[in-house]
Amino acid sequence: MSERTLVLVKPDGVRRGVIGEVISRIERKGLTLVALELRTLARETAESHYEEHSSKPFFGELVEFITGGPLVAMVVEGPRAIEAFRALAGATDPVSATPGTIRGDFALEIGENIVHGSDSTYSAEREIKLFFPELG
Ligand code: RTP
Ligand code: MG
Repeated sequence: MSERTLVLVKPDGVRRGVIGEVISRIERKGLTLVALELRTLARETAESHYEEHSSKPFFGELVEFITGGPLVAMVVEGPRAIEAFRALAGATDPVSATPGTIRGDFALEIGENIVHGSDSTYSAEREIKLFFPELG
């Protein structure tokens, strides 16, 4: 059965010029793009996207970072797409992320880890609604 996940190439990934690299890895894996847009997030959208972290000490920095430049938002579809993309992304801390994963190959700092992928069917549905309300 097919499912959908929200993927972001965060502003650091756009600055580093790895949009194509991330899309290429998604496509090579066999996942399908169903929506894609370059945009700069409003503060309210960023706070809502990361609401689960609102009480964490890094929340302010996280919102500053994610709103600090254009990002690429995508909806990606395929069998177990949520888990499949999280595996392509690698661990949250890029130094622990396995080389061969996106974070393992392109990042060094936890606050600048190139990509986001929804972490559950519940989050995926919530995040897709937030970024692409027209997809229903
Ligand atoms: P994401 O939501 O961005 O896909 O990342 P994730 O699921 O792998 O990690 P999560 O726990 O949801 O954390 C969200 C983002 O917050 C930043 N973070 N900074 N300074 C810190 O200790 C810290 N911990 C997390 C990371 O950029 C992470 O991607
Ligand atoms: Mg997360």
